[in-house]
Amino acid sequence: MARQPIKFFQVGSFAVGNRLLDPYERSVQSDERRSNTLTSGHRACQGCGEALGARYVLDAAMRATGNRLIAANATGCLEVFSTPYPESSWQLPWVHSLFGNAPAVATGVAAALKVKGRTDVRVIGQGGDGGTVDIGLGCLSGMFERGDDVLFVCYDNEAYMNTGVQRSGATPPAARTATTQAVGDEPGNVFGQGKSAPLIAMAHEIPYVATATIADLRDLEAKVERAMDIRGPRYLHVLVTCPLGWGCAADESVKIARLATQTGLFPVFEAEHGDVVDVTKIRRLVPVEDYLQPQKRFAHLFSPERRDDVIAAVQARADRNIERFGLL
Ligand SMILES: Cc1ncc(C[n+]2csc(CCOP(=O)(O)OP(=O)(O)O)c2C)c(N)n1
Ligand code: SF4
Ligand SMILES: [Mg+2]
Repeated sequence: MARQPIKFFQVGSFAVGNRLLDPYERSVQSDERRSNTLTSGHRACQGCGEALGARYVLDAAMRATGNRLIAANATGCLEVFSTPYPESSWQLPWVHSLFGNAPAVATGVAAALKVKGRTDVRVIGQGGDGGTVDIGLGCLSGMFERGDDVLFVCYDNEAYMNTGVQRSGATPPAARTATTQAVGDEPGNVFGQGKSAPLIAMAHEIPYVATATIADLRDLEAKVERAMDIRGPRYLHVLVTCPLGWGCAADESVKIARLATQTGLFPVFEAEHGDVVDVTKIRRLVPVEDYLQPQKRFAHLFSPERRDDVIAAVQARADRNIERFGLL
């Protein structure tokens, strides 16, 4: 189902009056027949954005495919917390790949289905930002340029969380991780060019690329539904909070993800064949400071002395996104 305009019935909040919508317009999660693809009992930390995001993505994909779905999952938190041998939280055919080859494994599954003439069964590959943006990028690029019929989903929590919060190519500038300590004149991660996997995916001119966050779950579901309507390589990049790695409160996970979008630091958009076709406008612009302050990974920007110069540099990155993607 394409994304439809939804009215916000409560001024000042993002709550959507689900009961006031026609049943076919309601969210997958409000459907009592949802598949609970990532079911309860797994071992994710409290408030884990990756668990929340994956549940919404997979349930939406299951509904879109009539439950004919196979997932290939890279090594990382999502795999580790969901499958401590001999248990599993997955209620769909699910295969664990290596850290870096989930796109290639997904490709192989899609190729086998094609040989068998099973065009009804669809394939999702998924992994964290380390598995996608760094070690798996070569496999992902190959999947894109060959035109394989796979939706690949990156759950971006901006570091290698499963192994103890090491920096990845998606870690934001100034963030403290285990390998970018808050020491010296330029504490935390460097201000480089960064690595935008969505823009890299768009450079392959694949049919569909989208970004989303756990702050707007209906938007996330709609983008999965849209992606499953399309054949060929598709890429979905979901910003997911990690209370443990980011040093934020578990019950603020969704709020922090929303601040990432409302500052402009994480642009939410859709692209087709290399061109941006839709952006989610910022409803209430907030300064980056409001996003940085509640997270311990940025604590060194506020204490023992305020680093206005670094905060201004982060603000400049947000402003660049706002201008580049037309977020206002
Ligand atoms: C080749 C290889 N190198 C390193 C590892 C160790 N390792 C497993 S998961 C992981 C980090 C995963 O980070 P990410 O993909 O961002 O997922 P997250 O845990 O953050 O969700 C690492 C370094 C491995 N399994 N294989
Ligand atoms: S470390 Fe982060 S990504 Fe991993 S389970 Fe905990 S909250 Fe989720
Ligand atoms: Mg990660």
